[in-house]
Amino acid sequence: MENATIADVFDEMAQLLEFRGENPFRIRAYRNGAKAIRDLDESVASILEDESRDLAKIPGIGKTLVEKTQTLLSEGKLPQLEKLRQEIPDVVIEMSRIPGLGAKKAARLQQELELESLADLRKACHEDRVGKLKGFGMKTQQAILDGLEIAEEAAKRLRWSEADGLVQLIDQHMQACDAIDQKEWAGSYRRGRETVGDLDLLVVASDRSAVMDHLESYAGRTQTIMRGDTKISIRVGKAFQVDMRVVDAEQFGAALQYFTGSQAHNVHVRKTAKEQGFKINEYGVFRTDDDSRVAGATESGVYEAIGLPWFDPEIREDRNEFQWAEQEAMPRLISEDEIQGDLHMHTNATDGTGTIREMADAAIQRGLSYIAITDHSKRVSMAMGLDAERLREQWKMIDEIRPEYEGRLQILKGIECDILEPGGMDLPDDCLAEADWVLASVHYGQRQPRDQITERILGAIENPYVTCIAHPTGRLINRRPAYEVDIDAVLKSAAEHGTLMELNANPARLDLNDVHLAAAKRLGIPIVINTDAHAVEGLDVMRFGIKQARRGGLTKQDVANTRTWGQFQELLAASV
Ligand code: DGT
Ligand code: CA
Ligand code: CA
Ligand code: ZN
Repeated sequence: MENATIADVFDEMAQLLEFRGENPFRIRAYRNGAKAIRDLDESVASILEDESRDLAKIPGIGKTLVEKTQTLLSEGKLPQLEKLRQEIPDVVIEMSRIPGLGAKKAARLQQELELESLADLRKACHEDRVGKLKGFGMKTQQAILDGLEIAEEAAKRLRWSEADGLVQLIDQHMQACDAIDQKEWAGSYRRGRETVGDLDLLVVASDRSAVMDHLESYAGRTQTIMRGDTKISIRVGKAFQVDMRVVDAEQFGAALQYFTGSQAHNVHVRKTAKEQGFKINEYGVFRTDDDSRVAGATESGVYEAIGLPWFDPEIREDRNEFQWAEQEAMPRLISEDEIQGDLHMHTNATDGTGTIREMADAAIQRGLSYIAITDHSKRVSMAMGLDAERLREQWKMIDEIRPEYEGRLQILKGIECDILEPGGMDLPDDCLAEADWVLASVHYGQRQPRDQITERILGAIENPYVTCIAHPTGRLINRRPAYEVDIDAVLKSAAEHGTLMELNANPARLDLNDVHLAAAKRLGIPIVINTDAHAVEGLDVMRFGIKQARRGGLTKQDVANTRTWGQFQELLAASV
């Protein structure tokens, strides 16, 4: 069982216990356990199997949770959770999140109208069955309908790239406001999380109400949710929220630190401050004995005052960052300008729109010195995937084009070869052997059982001609979960066979994820950050991959395509 699955079970336990109004300590224990397990970069199952290890020693996981984990692993489910699920149907939980409907009302509605889904609730409202119920009324019914729409939209966190698009627009709008002295985006956006729940903007301004007025005049604003002296929340589009706080210059660093989070990171920071005799909050750092202020204007000053280094926002998740600080081993995280190659892109030979030359020219414009052309193989019939014959034709063309790019760009003869449903590669070995670069990926049979998918990928890793596994878990953020795969086994085998792993920079993929990247790094597996461009503009998504790589703690050394072409060739020679 995956760590993420175990963590989900504990989170659900916490949620259901909370719903029933159970002991907060018990609820928190489950939440903390879920976070600890989700953040763990090795498999809980293998720690439990290892007699020299003690899972209970891992912070956040106590004896009780170890027992629950054992039950979960041996039985595949948790009896307590099954019982809670029966008592509280999913739909009641979903309904209780609708603005204006609490747990009690939701439970009553569900029972009296025998609702099984939110769609049932909507239907009941449209048929006036809710309004006619005692204690509800037509007004409440309308409020529930409105709330339903908002709840559905709000349930969608924006992908980071979508949030980033919004940030650019709001930044552009705010630039015209003269009252702003300092401005910074905080929250999960600044940390580069895969999805963003809401945006948190901090400003220092010479005129508070002027800057709030200015935000309210943003064309995309649909509603002002609340406006106070120092904080304003607006709605943008149907349900996305933007919070802005206006703070004093002497508090800016403290507010930035506080509102960047994560909450878990901040809990640790507060504890450290306390141990040093300080109190820290969004207004500054203060001595505990006489309340005098020692820092607050700058974020680095805030950390420095309590004996901590500044942390890149991407690693502020209370995973490894405090240990790195203590050991003075803070990684210098990778940056986009260190990328020298891009080893996954499609052309108009399959489902891309650009020609080889167009992709090559665009790569040069973006400062790259090597690329691989990796069109689909024939199994991807929808994209007119290449068979061996067409692939060899494409390679002939690359041979012809190469001299034009001599000294400017290396063009590798590559392929994104499908791993077939029954296992095995979509193209014969003699063909793959002629390639400079072979990506292997799973596009079909994603619903197969875990063992089967794992075996298919292990087979590809063991194939001597496969250089790299592309988008190894297949997830699409906000659309489709990862297929079931034993990622521990995959990474272990990749390390043994010298097969590289891709971090696909497509903002909907970001695959591998941050936790997997950290695991790959620990195993010494070189990561390749690729755009998977299907058009010239597709090459611009590299920066999303860089954000994700930083969240995984990767440095230049961990990422293979930061190497010069010469060094990269050495790596390829060594990995075959
Ligand atoms: P999101 O918006 O769900 O994607 O995630 P964040 O991390 O942006 O969370 P948000 O917007 O609720 O708050 C921004 C940061 O402010 C959060 O990372 C930590 C801090 N913060 C907010 N509320 C609390 C709180 O109640 N306690 C603590 N310790 N920190 C908080
Ligand atoms: Ca936020
Ligand atoms: Ca917020
Ligand atoms: Zn591709």
